[in-house]
Parts: sequence; C-alpha cells; structure tokens
Amino acid sequence: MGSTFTYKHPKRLMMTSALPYANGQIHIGHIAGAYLPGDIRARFERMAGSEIVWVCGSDEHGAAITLRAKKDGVTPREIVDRYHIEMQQAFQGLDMSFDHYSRTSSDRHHKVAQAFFMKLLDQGSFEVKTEAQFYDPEANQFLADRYITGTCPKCESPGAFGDQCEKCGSTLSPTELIEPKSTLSGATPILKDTTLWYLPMGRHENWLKPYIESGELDGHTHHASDAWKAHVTGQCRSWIESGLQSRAMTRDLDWGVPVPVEGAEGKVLYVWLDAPIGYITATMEWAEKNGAQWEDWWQSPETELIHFIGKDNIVFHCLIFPILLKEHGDYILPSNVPANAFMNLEGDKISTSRNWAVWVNEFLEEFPGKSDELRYVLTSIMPEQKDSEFTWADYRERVNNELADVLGNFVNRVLVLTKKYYDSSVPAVEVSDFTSGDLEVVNQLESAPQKIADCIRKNRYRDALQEAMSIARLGNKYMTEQEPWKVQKTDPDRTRIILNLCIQVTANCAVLLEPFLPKTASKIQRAFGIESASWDSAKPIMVPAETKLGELPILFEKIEESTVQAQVEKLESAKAQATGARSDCQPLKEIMTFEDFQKLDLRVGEVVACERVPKADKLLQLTIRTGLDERTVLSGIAEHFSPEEVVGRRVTLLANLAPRKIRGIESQGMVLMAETAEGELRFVTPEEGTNAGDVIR
Ligand code: B3M
Ligand code: ZN
Repeated sequence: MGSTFTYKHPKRLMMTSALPYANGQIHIGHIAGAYLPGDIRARFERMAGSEIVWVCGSDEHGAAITLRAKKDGVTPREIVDRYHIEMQQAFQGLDMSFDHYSRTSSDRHHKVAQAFFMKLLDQGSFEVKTEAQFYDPEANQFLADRYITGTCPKCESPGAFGDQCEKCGSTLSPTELIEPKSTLSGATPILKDTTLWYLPMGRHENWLKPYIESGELDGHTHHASDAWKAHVTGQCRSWIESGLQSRAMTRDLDWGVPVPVEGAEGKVLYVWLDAPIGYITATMEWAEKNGAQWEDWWQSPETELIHFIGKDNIVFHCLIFPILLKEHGDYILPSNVPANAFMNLEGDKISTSRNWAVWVNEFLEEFPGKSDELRYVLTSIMPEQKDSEFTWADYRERVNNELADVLGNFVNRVLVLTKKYYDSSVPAVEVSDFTSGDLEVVNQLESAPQKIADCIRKNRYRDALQEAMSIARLGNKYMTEQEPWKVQKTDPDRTRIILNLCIQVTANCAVLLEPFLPKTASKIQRAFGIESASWDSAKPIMVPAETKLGELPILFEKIEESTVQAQVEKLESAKAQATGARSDCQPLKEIMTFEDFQKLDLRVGEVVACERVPKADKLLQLTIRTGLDERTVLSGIAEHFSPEEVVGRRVTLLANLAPRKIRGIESQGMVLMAETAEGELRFVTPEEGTNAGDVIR
C-alpha cells in the first residue's frame, strides 16, 4: 500500500511559467511576476503528494530577439544562446524548481509548432488574406510589430509600436500609426502586398465569454475550484467587449518557425503562436526523459492547466492560446491564469533600457547565499492584485526584523537551550501535562498546514507566507513569555515541556516554510532530523523524544544600512549611464517663477573692443554693443582667453545686472559662460544670424 496524502490535489496539475524572451537578463520583476509563485506552488504540491509538472523555457523568437541582435551587431542565434544560459543561471540561483526548462529554437519545437499550425490550417481555422503591409525599401523587409514606430492614433504620444502603444496601452495595427517609420533604417515604409494567415478571433466570442467569467465550457466548469483574479477577468472582459479583431498568425521575417506551406518562403509563425506551444514541447521533452505520457498532461480532463504569467501576457494566455487549443480540439484549456501585476523599484517602473532594475545574476554575485532572503521579500510584496514596489530599505527591514529577529533568533535559541539543558537530545514530555497555553500552541500547529495550503491553492502567496511566518512568531512569543531560562532554575520538568514544544514549532516551520525558503528549510530539517518533509508531516508533535539535534550556523545575517545604501547608489549611477545623465552634475537650483525669469534682460551683445585690466590677472575689460548703447563689462576670463580671441564675438549678455565697480572700473552687465567638467570656460554664443540687441527669451 502506498502512503496516502491528505493534501494531494484531486487532479493532475500541468503548470507553466511564461517563457522569458532570451534577449536580456532576468530581474526581480520577472521573478515576482511569473516564476516565484509557480515555484512556491510547485514545491507545495510536490510536498502534498500531488501529481504535478512545471515547465518553462526560453522564448527565442520574435522581434524582441532580432532587434536586440541588430542592436548588438550579432546574430539572433548568438543572442539566444547567450541568454538561454544566463537566464537559467538566474533561475537556478533562486532555486526555481522547474521540472523541465526548454527552448523554442530547437528542431523538436519547430516540428511541434508546425504540426499544430498545419492542423488548424487544414481544418480552416485561419483566414488567408493577401493585403498591403508596410515594407522597408532600404532594409528590404516587411515591417510588423516592433519593427515599426510612429505616433499613437489614440493618445498621440510618439514612439508607439506597430502592435501596441506602451503609453496608453492600446493595441494597434501598424497601418494605424501616424507618421510611421521603420525601426531598422528610419525609412518611411511603403505598402506592399503579402499573404498572411489570420486567426478570426471574433468567431470565438460566444464561448469565450462564459469561459472567462466562470470557466464554463461545453456544459462543464473547467476552472479550478479557485476563482480567477478580478484583474485578469477584467482585462479579458474589456478585450471581448471592444470586439475581437482577427490577428495575423504569421510574419514576414527570417527568424522564427518557418511557415510549413509551399510558397511561404520568408514567412514564420507569429511568436505568440509558437511560444505557448513551447509549453507543450517542453512537456514532451520532460515526458520522454521521465517515461511519462505527455498527452496525460495536456489532453486529459483529469488535468488542470495553470499558467503563471505577468499581466502584460494576459490576452495571449486567456484568449488567444485558449482559442488555438480549442480549435485544435485535442487539448484541455487553462483552468486558471493567476497573472501578477508589476513590481516597481524605488519609486519608478523597472526598465531594461534605462537599466533601472535589480538583476538576479548581479544580486546572486553580490549577496552569495542570500537567495532565500530575496525570495522572502519578493513573496512578501508580490504584486498579486495590483502593482507593488521593491525598495532596498524595505528589503533590509524585512530581512533584519522578520527573518533574523523572528525566525533566525527563535531557531537559534531553541538549539542553544536544548544543547545546554539536554545535551541536544529532545526531552520527553507527556501531553497530559500541557497547560492551556501549551494547548493553544498545539492548536495553532494543528490548523496551520490547512490554512497555508488553502492560501497557496487560491494563489494568495503573500497570505500563505504570513500564515507560515506566524508559526515562527508564535514560537518566538511563546518562548519569550515562558522564559525557560528562568523556569529551569525552579521547575525543570516545566522547562522540558516548554522546550519540547518550541522544538515542535521549529520543526513545523521547517516544513511549512519549505515552499518559500527552500534552503533555510532544508538546513533546519537536517538539524532536526526530519527526513521526509511531506505536507502531512507537519503536525503538533513531529520530533520524537531523544532525537539528537544537530548544529546550525546563524540562519540570517543582519544587513547594514550602508549595504542597501550602496545598492541604491548603484541603481542611480547605472540609470545615469543608461540615460546619459551626468554623475558630476550640479544639483538643480531652487525652482523660480516665470515672473522671476522675466526680470532677466538677456540680449545678444557684440564685443567691439577688449583689453586686459592692469594688475588684475583674471579680468578682461570688454566694450560691448548692446543695441541700446556701447558699454563696459568686466569678465573674469583673462586666464582662458586673450583680448584678441574675444574681440568681434557675439555673446550672451545679462544687461540689467546692477552695475558694480571693480578696480575703479564700473561693469554694466555680465557675459554668460559655460564651464566644462574640466573647468574650462566657453562662450555661450548666439547662433549665426543674430545681431547685437536681439532679445533672448
Ligand atoms: N516571451 C513575453 C514576455 O517575456 C513572452 C512570454 C511567452 S509565454 C508563452 O513577456
Ligand atoms: Zn497611445
């Protein structure tokens, strides 16, 4: 007889996390969005004895890749090979426990995606249209999506892309853009006929509506027991309400999965067709390695399909991919898509181009062994329902006050006292001797596993972590109140109960925190002799009397303020570099009003004469024509310019500065100069074509 698991999920769970584009590094926003929730869920389900497979992989097609390759002057192949490795290092460093990590540029995936496309093509699921598309006559290439930019027709901001305006969020088609330009050459595109295969999404509106709202499909409810998140359903609803347009499923590009149709040379599948099919390919690869049947995971009503993604991918996973799966006919549809919102960083949106991000690989290098700390903080502030914000100050507070002061401190005190009083051997106790206070602790231990399980299965990972941490808080509080170090002097029997119970609390933490803090949990498990940490193993009395406890190093080191301060400074200077801001720049002066500015009489002046001022090394005496008059202005530029270099120049003159006498000469105004980083002076010269007396405003 095999063991029975109380918490085992009734169905198989096929879980996926968004395939990250292999065109850059993984940052904390990615992790908090689509990977950490998947990992917590996967680890929990494995502990619960559920049948689960969790796949991911690199998305190696699409304009995201080819544009990056062009920018770096390398081939798309070089880009994806590089980031396929680097992204996996980031995931491994943070203990993402994918059952399989794949990539979409493999031959296998090309075949799987092509077969899927052909089935749909053969059964008439697509509309074939020959129509005029933008074409770059200089780069000799059709332009789709991010290859074309222009002004958004909806909000009029510049820099909208052919598929989307990032300012207002509208989805666009390239021909809607105002003043379109090719992002390849900057050329104005021309229109040229090409053939495209479209997915007529409008045909599917009727079944999509109830499917999105309640999971109803063909008379059955396909949603998991948990409801979809309101922001996910809301986004889908507004797409459907604004009318589902046909969407092209092919592109005229040379990087991607070739369209397997005769005469379709130079055409590839749309990346959002091939990438989700990548989940299926990844499962096939996993099944082959593990002697399993992939069809059980994608084509059986006994399986629930769950996609972990960020909110920018909702439409693709909740509408487009379900349409493709349903059209194909053999597949189950997602039962939930628990998308997360975005995580901001220090008051600003995370941005790769502005280098405003905490990069996982950099974090792992600078904070070796601290992956659980990052997981803890990212889970605590996971953007489950709305955007959230990571700050380094908050990171430090949570690590110091919660991980170090509560969890770490408690576990340490338990081990130290058990060693001191019982030579590290767990003291025996009779439950009949427990006080009502002890039994209260027992009750909490009794109910915790179910509470945490419920939160995790509802995709409420923040709450789940709080529930698990509340067990550590409980133990910490219990020990502080019971003061075993005092009781030991008068009532050693009572101390045995207190410490035994603290040991049980610690052991429960070691199990219940494992989905969140895998490294820490396994350290504690080892020290407490816990061999199989199934979810069922968490119970009030876990560790038998006489168990010999091991030793543990400090679990969490406190973080200095200077450490996080340095991280903030690093962010600022990385952004400055990426955006061209100068680090040696003077801070902005106090803001002034327009009225203040209007008081300045700035005008073009012409230097008609110039001489040195006797006995003043720094001063030149200039005679300047102002349109009003010819006047004398003293300027401290004698160490930078000779009088001959100054005569005949046009300058910017502040003409209404109160006159001042220097060395007996009255100066009537000031010549404006720019000072370079090296301390050199340069004239602020009005452009050619201006004349003495022209007003500057
Ligand atoms: N690569 C988009 C992204 O990284 C895309 C996800 C594909 S999931 C099938 O945001
Ligand atoms: Zn817009």
